[in-house]
Amino acid sequence: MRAFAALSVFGLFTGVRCLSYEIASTIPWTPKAPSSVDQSTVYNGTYYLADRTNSMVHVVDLSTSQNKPPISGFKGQAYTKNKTDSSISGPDGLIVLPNLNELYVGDGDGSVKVIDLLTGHIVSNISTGSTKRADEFAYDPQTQTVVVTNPNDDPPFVTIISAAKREVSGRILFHNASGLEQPAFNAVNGMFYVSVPSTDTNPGGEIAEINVSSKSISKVIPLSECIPAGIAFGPMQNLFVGCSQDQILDYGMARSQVLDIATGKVIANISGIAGIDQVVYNPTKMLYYASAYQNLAGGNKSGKPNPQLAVIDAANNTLIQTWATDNTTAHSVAVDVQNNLVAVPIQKEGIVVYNLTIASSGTLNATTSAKPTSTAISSGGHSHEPNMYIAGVLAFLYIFQ
Ligand SMILES: *[C@@H]1O[C@H](CO)[C@@H](O)[C@H](O)[C@H]1NC(C)=O
Ligand SMILES: *[C@@H]1O[C@H](CO)[C@@H](O)[C@H](O)[C@H]1NC(C)=O
Ligand SMILES: *[C@@H]1O[C@H](CO)[C@@H](O)[C@H](O)[C@H]1NC(C)=O
Ligand SMILES: *[C@@H]1O[C@H](CO)[C@@H](O)[C@H](O)[C@H]1NC(C)=O
Ligand SMILES: *[C@@H]1O[C@H](CO)[C@@H](O)[C@H](O)[C@H]1NC(C)=O
Ligand SMILES: *[C@@H]1O[C@H](CO)[C@@H](O)[C@H](O)[C@H]1NC(C)=O
Ligand SMILES: *[C@@H]1O[C@H](CO)[C@@H](O)[C@H](O)[C@H]1NC(C)=O
Ligand SMILES: *[C@@H]1O[C@H](CO)[C@@H](O)[C@H](O)[C@H]1NC(C)=O
Ligand SMILES: *[C@@H]1O[C@H](CO)[C@@H](O)[C@H](O)[C@H]1NC(C)=O
Ligand SMILES: *[C@@H]1O[C@H](CO)[C@@H](O)[C@H](O)[C@H]1NC(C)=O
Ligand SMILES: CC(=O)N[C@H]1CO[C@H](CO)[C@@H](O)[C@@H]1O
Repeated sequence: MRAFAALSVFGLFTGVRCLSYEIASTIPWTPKAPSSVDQSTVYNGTYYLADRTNSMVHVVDLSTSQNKPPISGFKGQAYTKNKTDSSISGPDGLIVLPNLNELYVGDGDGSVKVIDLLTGHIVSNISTGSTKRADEFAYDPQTQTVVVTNPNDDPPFVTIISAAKREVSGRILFHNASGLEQPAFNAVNGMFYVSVPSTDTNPGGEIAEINVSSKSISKVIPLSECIPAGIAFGPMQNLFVGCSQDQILDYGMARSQVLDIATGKVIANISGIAGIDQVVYNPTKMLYYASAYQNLAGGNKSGKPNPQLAVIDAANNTLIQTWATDNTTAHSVAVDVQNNLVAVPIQKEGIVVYNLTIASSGTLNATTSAKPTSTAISSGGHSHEPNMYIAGVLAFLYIFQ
């Protein structure tokens, strides 16, 4: 275990923060509007989106809203019995390794493509040994360890890759799991966690802690009635757990959760938000973004489709804003933590970039974040009404060695 120190600073902020997302730009689809995309991410102001329909990773400069040359060389959208089969399509999940300037992308043939971001070229093709997709990633920069899920194998497994050697170093099998969703790296304790939608023992899902040294599952945190998909670490060891549409279909409710991974306890329920796939965290503003693209009105399986992007304040685990998206491509969400832009692919529109505007009589900077004391939640619609609230300051400072 690595040494760490965590320091919380509470203070008073004398301003009124007005949080509001507006559409800043829409990047039209090229060469054509996709019907199947997967994950996205932003690095150094450049947006990367896995697009199966066009067999490419889109590369967009968010400062100019201009497409840069896409990365090609992926399997593309595959079909079984004339229906899109995402288990053998790619590109799928992706992650940037900032200290290596590399992008790892899962493909539909079980391979992981390594892209040198300075040239935009695929420099390695690592086989996970599966003929089905290599999917979602997490990364530990200190040990240069990548983990990637192979969710469609029987049993599903996680592949461990040494990023220094670009070689597979092992795998961890998940017996009796229905699949695997997002893995995440916990920088506080140096462990990886995997979102497991459902197992025989925990039908509502679990978060599995894995030990990449012993190549085993070291701890299981059962979830109640969630069937999770995307997860993301926020402040301290808080983990946002996005529950899927199966929660609504199987349990007749919609609520996602925030866990304290140190204790395994649920510290907050985010009511009304399910049908989530990708989740991301913005440490600059202490906000989670959840792509609730398969949300259904009223958490009712007969409810109308209510696809939303949900913004949750990580300072007090409160839903602060939602806006309407779609139930096709909007399961992907990425945040530019330097410029506070959020990008969501909308099939009928393009890659829609939302801008966080803050009207404030005080000052906010990168180490501060408002703690709301009142809120107005806009439910759906394209209104993007501002949520006004008096702000306090909650700053978390982590020192890693
Ligand atoms: C986002 O909003 C800020 C503040 O209103 C503005 O300065 C900035 O130019 C906007 N960015 C984009 C990409 O529209
Ligand atoms: C597959 O789908 C296409 C387009 O929807 C249709 O034209 C074709 O007949 C279908 N083929 C089969 C075997 O169902
Ligand atoms: C990203 O930014 C860092 C810091 O400025 C720089 O060292 C790195 O080369 C950049 N990488 C890419 C792919 O732009
Ligand atoms: C990448 O590896 C896969 C095996 O995982 C193989 O099927 C595929 O042909 C390779 N692609 C390239 C471009 O080498
Ligand atoms: C992980 O496994 C290694 C090797 O078996 C062991 O030394 C270490 O204590 C384990 N870590 C945790 C947190 O269980
Ligand atoms: C979350 O909701 C569950 C019921 O679904 C309840 O048992 C639990 O106490 C709630 N936890 C918190 C922290 O509100
Ligand atoms: C769910 O929706 C259906 C159809 O609108 C309605 O009949 C039913 O009462 C709803 N169930 C609940 C628990 O609200
Ligand atoms: C997606 O939303 C559209 C528009 O509301 C609806 O017609 C369609 O049935 C939905 N598809 C799924 C798979 O829920
Ligand atoms: C941001 O806040 C920190 C902590 O209060 C302070 O040290 C720093 O100078 C501030 N930076 C700016 C640009 O205001
Ligand atoms: C979080 O902030 C909201 C909005 O200001 C407020 O209504 C709520 O009481 C706060 N909740 C907690 C647990 O601090
Ligand atoms: C209930 C059930 O299916 N249990 C299985 C879990 O996985 C182990 C290992 O593959 C099987 O032996 C069990 O039968």
